[in-house]
Amino acid sequence: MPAASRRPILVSPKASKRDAGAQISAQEGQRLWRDMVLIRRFEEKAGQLYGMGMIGGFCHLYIGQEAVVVGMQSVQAPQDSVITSYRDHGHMLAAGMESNGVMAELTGRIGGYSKGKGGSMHMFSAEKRFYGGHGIVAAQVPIGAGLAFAHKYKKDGGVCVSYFGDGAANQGQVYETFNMAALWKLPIVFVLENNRYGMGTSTQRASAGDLHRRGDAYGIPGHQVDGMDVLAVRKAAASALEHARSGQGPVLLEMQTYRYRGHSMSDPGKYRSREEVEKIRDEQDPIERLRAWLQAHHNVTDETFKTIEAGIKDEVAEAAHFAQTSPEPDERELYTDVLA
Ligand SMILES: Cc1ncc(C[n+]2csc(CCOP(=O)(O)OP(=O)(O)O)c2C)c(N)n1
Repeated sequence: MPAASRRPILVSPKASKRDAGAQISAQEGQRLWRDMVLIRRFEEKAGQLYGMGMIGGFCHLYIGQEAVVVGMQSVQAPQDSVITSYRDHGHMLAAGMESNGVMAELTGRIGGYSKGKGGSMHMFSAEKRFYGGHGIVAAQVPIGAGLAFAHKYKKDGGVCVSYFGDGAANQGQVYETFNMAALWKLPIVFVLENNRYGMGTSTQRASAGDLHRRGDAYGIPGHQVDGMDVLAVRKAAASALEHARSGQGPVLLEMQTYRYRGHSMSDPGKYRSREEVEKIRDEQDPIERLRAWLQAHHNVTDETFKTIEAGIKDEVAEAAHFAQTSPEPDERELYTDVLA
């Protein structure tokens, strides 16, 4: 399909006004805003620590995509499970994992979720039902179906939310999973985070057809969602979760979103212009859009936003401090929790 005939990648704020009208209370709206700002500030700090040489290996930031995970998580049930790729710090925080433990894992310290031995892509919390953090592109899609199978088998009423990127969407294992998930009516919501680039390759050049229709052949309903609008995400999430939870099988949600930073910290981003990034940040930023909505619909004051920001600043500063002062793991830790 010629690129020009495609639908626009990002839905304009005007076009999504209808979804943004989804009513929520001022309190709930402030919580969503807080959760998005926490992810943004946490990731900015992680980027700084990486620049200072405190974090080794890779570091994939989620900045710009916050509305997707915050909107999804805001309507999930406690028994639901989550699984995602390497771009995972936002998913952990949204799932309720502690900033201190996530940051300390990034710096390789004993206070981290994997005692500093795993880093960014090897952190789990069975308690919060967060199952990683996978470095192999699309691996989390079949594993997510396994989690969904377990929900069904145990009849615990849970749904698995499995996130993957537009690049991952072109892998064969995704479609083997779609087939089984649809056949067995597994309780799973596939969340395709279309952030417009798979490393340095634009989705337009790498993916044929509309991504939200990739489940059509399996009878999996697919919807395109303005992933820069947390209220639109929340609304789509609620109905997708309800569909999956009620035994009707999987749903595919294509979230149209955007990452502001490079693929990882080592990406100079030469495949796109600075103007493109600035335009989307100026016109579509999920944090600013929700701020404007809360001001317009609930008269939330600047003072309130400032107070929320101050609390987050303290939390992130504390996490950074903890991540730098928590000791490195003892050498004996090399032999604990090793499964292979
Ligand atoms: C099986 C496999 N192939 C290739 C890679 C290298 N790789 C890491 S991330 C990535 C791009 C994935 O892009 P996308 O799924 O759109 O996710 P995003 O980074 O945009 O969140 C590639 C090719 C890998 N980690 N695993």
